[in-house]
Amino acid sequence: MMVVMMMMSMMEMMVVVMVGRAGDVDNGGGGRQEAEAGHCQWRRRRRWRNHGGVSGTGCAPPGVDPEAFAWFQAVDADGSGHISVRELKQALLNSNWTAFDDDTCLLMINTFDRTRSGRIDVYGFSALLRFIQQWRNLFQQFDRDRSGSISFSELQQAFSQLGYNLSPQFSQLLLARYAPRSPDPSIQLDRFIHICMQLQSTTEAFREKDTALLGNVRLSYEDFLTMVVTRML
Ligand SMILES: [Ca+2]
Repeated sequence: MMVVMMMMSMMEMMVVVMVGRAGDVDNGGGGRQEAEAGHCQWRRRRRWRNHGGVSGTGCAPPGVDPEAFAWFQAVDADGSGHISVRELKQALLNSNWTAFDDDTCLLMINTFDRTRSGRIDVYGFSALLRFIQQWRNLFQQFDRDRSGSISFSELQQAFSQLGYNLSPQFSQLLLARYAPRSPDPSIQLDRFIHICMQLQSTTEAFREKDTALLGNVRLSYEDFLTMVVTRML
């Protein structure tokens, strides 16, 4: 299973997500939390039924795919009409069943948050779904051995195919920064999306300065800081 929300039907997905969350609870003192998770699962199922599931089209706003709308309602745990970073994090799992990391969720919310409110509406969410799907497809392409994660050699190939000319040392640096410590470190989908988004953003910033396309720029200290700060999503 990659991103849970993408791999199966909406109904199955929500159940698996909730089971996954409950399974994360420490058995030592987790009775209450498990009960809450069970309640949450039931609550979401009820809401799902109320809206007629994926096939229900009555409530989807114009321009929003009914499936994306049904998904939106399932992920919008508090029914506020918006998806928060926390709600997004609770809905996304990597292939190793770890939750998406906070930074990636925040980065994605900020990217699709048109009102700068720290949350996204159904239109932003619909766009975010397509965005994640595209990255997931790429991730699966680059994960050549189907291990569910991107190794050093796979990352090098991924960068090359994405048009980046980066040294092995740079890939090693990213693995050291983003992969869990291991003799053979590799990157899950959440970190892969994070790396690619930041790389894209900082590369654009660099190219704005590198007008002659020399691969080198001269920057003042404050220009450098401005470049970094404005690109930190
Ligand atoms: Ca792999």
